[in-house]
Amino acid sequence: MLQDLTQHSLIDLSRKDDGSRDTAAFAHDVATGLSLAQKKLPSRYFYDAKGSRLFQQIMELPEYYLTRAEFEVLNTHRQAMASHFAAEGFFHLVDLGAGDALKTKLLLRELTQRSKDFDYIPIDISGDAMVQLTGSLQEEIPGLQVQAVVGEYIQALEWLHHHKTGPKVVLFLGSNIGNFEPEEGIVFLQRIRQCLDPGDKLLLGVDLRKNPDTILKAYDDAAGITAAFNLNLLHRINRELGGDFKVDQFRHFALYDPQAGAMKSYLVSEEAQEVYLKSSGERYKFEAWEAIHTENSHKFTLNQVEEMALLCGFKVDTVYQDKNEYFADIVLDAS
Ligand code: AVJ
Repeated sequence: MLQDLTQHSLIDLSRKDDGSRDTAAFAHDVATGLSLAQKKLPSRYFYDAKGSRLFQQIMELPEYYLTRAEFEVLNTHRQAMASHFAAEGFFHLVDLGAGDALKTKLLLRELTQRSKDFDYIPIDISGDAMVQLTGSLQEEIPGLQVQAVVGEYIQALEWLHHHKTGPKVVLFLGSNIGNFEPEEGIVFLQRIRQCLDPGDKLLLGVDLRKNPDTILKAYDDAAGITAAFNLNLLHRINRELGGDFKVDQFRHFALYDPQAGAMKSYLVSEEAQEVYLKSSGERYKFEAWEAIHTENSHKFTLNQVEEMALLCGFKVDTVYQDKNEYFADIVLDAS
């Protein structure tokens, strides 16, 4: 048991020194977003404990092809990937937005079976997810060195830059890159690149362009789980910021723009109403059918990814895909 303690540790960058959660940024972002002529809320606030559970359910939906497609990519190509990553000596395997790490575990098992010398650094904004993950890894892959980090991506990258030297392989899976606007995505990949040395690698998971019907259904499922996931953001605001959103007067609405490759999600107010926020002391007016934009999930072409990589100091090494070519996991070399 003592030995396990040294193999698994968790640091929480999302808590302040006194142990309290930093809700100031959340309060600020919500107040700003609701004051805009075109209201918006950042999608990164979906993932409280309830939101993380709902996202787990989304990943099991028949319509949400992304997780199954990427699982197939990693499962089919895990041997090639493992040889690729562990060519020489010790390295840090950094997993940005690890969540339940269901897909990463395929790689972790492959690397462990080959007795590769590495430690695993899962990073996620959900503290609950990281506690659960370290627990499950302890059981499923005993002996694996795990250093979990709870925090926002940028926060975590800065921590990484200062605390971990040596060769790195960074995983950014699940098409999480798709939540950024294209320009923001480039800035973000450049930040990752700043934490790396030439020869380090980034495995980038991207959802590819495909039949718009298939994409739209993945974000507007028949069981209404994605709707509940989107609406949970309003429940979270009520709970954490003292809001009085009447959540049942809002509905989930999703649309896909096939030219931009942009899946867009909204919460639409079904009635004219006012919402009060204790955290800002302000009231926010909604007209009937006014919408709050809550998320974009971009879909990519392989050419787009290659171009993006070059702008950020990477070059495409290998493209791995599933049989349907729905999804790609791309090995990028830091140049
Ligand atoms: C976790 C950002 C990859 O955009 O597909 C799922 C989140 N939103 N259903 C995505 C999400 C609605 C998901 N990512």
